[in-house]
Amino acid sequence: MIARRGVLLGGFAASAAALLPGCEPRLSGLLTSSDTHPGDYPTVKAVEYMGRLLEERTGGRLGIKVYAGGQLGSETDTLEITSFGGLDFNRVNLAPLNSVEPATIPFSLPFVFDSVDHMRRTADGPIGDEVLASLEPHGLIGLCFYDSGARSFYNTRRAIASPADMRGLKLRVPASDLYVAMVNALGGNAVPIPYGEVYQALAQGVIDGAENNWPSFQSARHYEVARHFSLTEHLLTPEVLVMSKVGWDRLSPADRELVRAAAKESVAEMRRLWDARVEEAKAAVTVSGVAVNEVDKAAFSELMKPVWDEFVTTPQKKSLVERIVATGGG
Ligand code: GTR
Repeated sequence: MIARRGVLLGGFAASAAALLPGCEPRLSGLLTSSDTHPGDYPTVKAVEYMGRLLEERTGGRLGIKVYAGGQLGSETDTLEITSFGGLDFNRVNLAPLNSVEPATIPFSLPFVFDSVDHMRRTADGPIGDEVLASLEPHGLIGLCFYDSGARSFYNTRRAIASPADMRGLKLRVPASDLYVAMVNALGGNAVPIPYGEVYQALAQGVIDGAENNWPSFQSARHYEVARHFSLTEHLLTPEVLVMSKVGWDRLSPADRELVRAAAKESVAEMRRLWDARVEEAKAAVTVSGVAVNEVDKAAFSELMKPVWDEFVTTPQKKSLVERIVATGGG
């Protein structure tokens, strides 16, 4: 049994480390990780799998305890805690990083990937490595990308078949200006609220709908209230697993290699669990009577051009987008 380290909610660990560079003891024991999803979700299982690899490979000196179900707060909040060293790992969507690091924008552009294969190829290769490395100046070490399937719109009111059907709908988005611009350009009214508050907002009619993948739609029980799921599949953005740089700096070079390798190996396990989970979620939601409809994807994609122009502004972002698009079509 590995000793459990407490979760330090605040920046005190970081300040102590800053005052005493090199004086912090090596990181050991049960390292902490956060996830907004419940304990049986593929992202949580994948990080636990990574923890088991670390336990085996260090004779129990290192392991990971995942705080699931958003119990430590929203992704925006836990990312800040992670960057200060109050949490060792965090598995998040790229959306809350969009305002932190511009290099996360290209992966988050609507319709930038033409298939899950395209996303996997890009995330697993040099472009993915470049995006992971871009997080370091923000106190985060990018370790690997996980799948997130395709995000589609769902709502309590009507089927969305073309952008005209979105007019006037209040649609929840994660905390990202890019998502806000996307929904507004499609004719909806974007409402950024944390993931953990979406179910209640839907149930109380504060919002009409949201957008997400099949497993989230099911596991967060949004489908119980939002009975129209429209297959816009506008985003195939991967999710990311990060480590706190404060914690990373306290690992020996050999342990850093172990952490990187275990994270990379957890990707295949995540995808195995993910593919099965997508099918299960789709089946459960459909059996419950949710109306699922196809959409005119080209009409949605067409309206995204100004959004790309607004957000792809620097040479670095332009270059990333060009390279992502060039790896597509296969
Ligand atoms: C899910 C994603 C979460 C969270 C959520 C959201 O698909 O796995 O990390 O970002 O979407 O919409 O906030």
